[in-house]
Amino acid sequence: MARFEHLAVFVTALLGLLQVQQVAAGAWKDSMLHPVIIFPGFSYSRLRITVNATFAAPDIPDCRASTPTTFDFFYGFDPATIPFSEECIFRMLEPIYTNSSGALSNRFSPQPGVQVSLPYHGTTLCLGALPNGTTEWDSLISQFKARGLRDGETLRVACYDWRASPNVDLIPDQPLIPLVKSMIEDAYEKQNGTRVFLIGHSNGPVYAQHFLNQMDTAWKEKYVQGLIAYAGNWPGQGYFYSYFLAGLTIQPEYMGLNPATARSMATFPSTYSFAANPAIFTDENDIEIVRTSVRSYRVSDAKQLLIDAGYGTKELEFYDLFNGAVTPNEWPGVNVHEFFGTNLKTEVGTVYSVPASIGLESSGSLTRLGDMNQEDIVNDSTLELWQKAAAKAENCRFSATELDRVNHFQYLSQRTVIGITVRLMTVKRDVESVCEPGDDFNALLDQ
Ligand SMILES: *[C@@H]1O[C@H](CO)[C@@H](O)[C@H](O)[C@H]1NC(C)=O
Ligand SMILES: *[C@@H]1O[C@H](CO)[C@@H](O)[C@H](O)[C@H]1NC(C)=O
Ligand SMILES: *[C@@H]1O[C@H](CO)[C@@H](O)[C@H](O)[C@H]1NC(C)=O
Ligand SMILES: *[C@@H]1O[C@H](CO)[C@@H](O)[C@H](O)[C@H]1NC(C)=O
Ligand SMILES: CC(=O)N[C@H]1CO[C@H](CO)[C@@H](O)[C@@H]1O
Repeated sequence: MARFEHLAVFVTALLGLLQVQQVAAGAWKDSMLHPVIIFPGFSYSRLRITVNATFAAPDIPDCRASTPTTFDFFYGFDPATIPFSEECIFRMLEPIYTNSSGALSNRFSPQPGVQVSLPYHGTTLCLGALPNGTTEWDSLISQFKARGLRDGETLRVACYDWRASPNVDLIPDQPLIPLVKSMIEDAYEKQNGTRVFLIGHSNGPVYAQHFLNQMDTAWKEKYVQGLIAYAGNWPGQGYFYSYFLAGLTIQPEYMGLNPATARSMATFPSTYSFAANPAIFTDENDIEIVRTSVRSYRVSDAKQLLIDAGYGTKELEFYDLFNGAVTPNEWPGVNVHEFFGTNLKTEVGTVYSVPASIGLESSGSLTRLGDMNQEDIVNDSTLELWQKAAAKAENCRFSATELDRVNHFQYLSQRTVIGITVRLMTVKRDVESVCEPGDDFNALLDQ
């Protein structure tokens, strides 16, 4: 704990020094950045949906396309530009699960008449933009570009299917691991053999870490410099359980609830992956996540909550397959830095005036302190998980920066965050190996 207090104080002192400079063309080599692969947060990647007359949801008004229709869906989408309701779009996105013993990814197929893909993959265009054209990555991206990184070459975005858990692919043509691997190798070559940073927000770094754990040590030593996580969501969040009852809306105003989408949310592996993991939320952290007119549910009651709401064997099987599927137990073999926000009121659960069921309006919320999206247990256990994993590593380091009262959705435009990120990502020419002690993230920050 003392270590983090130290860091927080240190970071404040650093603020004055970290003038993020615009570097003139020609001079950029002196402060050359490592190439970067960005892993956005949940629902910030564009999903391109093409739907035709073969698809129909008779129970939802106007949820069919008489002619093939194509549109992009993501957090902040403009409802006025899409001729379907959000409930209908979520229905189109429901993957169909076949219970078999085959490879996880082969057990899923799309709705008949629906094709889903990741457009503009590997470039900043694959990020969904708000109706005013902005994305939460804009400030960081403009710093990267000012320092010579090139969109689609040395500055890449690993957009991913946010319905999927990191360990499953729902779009067979665009599998996560091979796409990320070839992007990293390409960015490395384009920067004349400079190792690549993986950076990600919220759920994003969990996909990045899962990727790293699939690669062998020699490959990582050659190609990867480090992993930077902004509010990495390894432990899962209490609030994700509310999506099974009260659904989710990703319209621009607020990431809130939409009861009409609850059943669809329960078909997405990611809903299970990023719901609080009972193996981590134990003892006094076994928090209340749902309170109904008849009982209260804690994280350890998650399966009973699904049963009481009316879900069946498929959802219980998904819970076993996907909840807690990716944790930092396996050290990825590169330096890791985590930023986390604290001390803001954060929703961890919901209250209902009726017994649990699917598609409920919530009548209140349960809160703790956190970054407004992830509760304190997420930041504390993320640090604990990584410190334990790092203790087993020979050279690589884990370090972290606390951001007092910084909201989950504003990390990426914070001057402190941008300054430290650019500092960490600046090429140090005298460092040979990825995890030499001299390359320790804390040492870098202390300079
Ligand atoms: C509708 O989409 C399905 C699946 O994407 C495809 O197999 C079928 O040929 C399409 N039908 C028409 C009429 O376009
Ligand atoms: C764009 O819209 C978002 C959300 O409404 C808002 O927070 C942001 O300040 C806007 N940015 C600009 C440049 O207008
Ligand atoms: C990479 O090497 C080529 C050929 O030597 C050179 O023209 C180019 O400027 C170098 N690029 C960087 C980013 O160092
Ligand atoms: C899937 O199959 C397994 C093994 O045959 C079984 O235990 C499980 O209950 C089945 N799940 C569903 C959703 O039918
Ligand atoms: C180590 C650390 O900074 N933990 C913080 C996690 O978040 C809570 C609430 O936001 C803080 O009270 C903890 O200090």
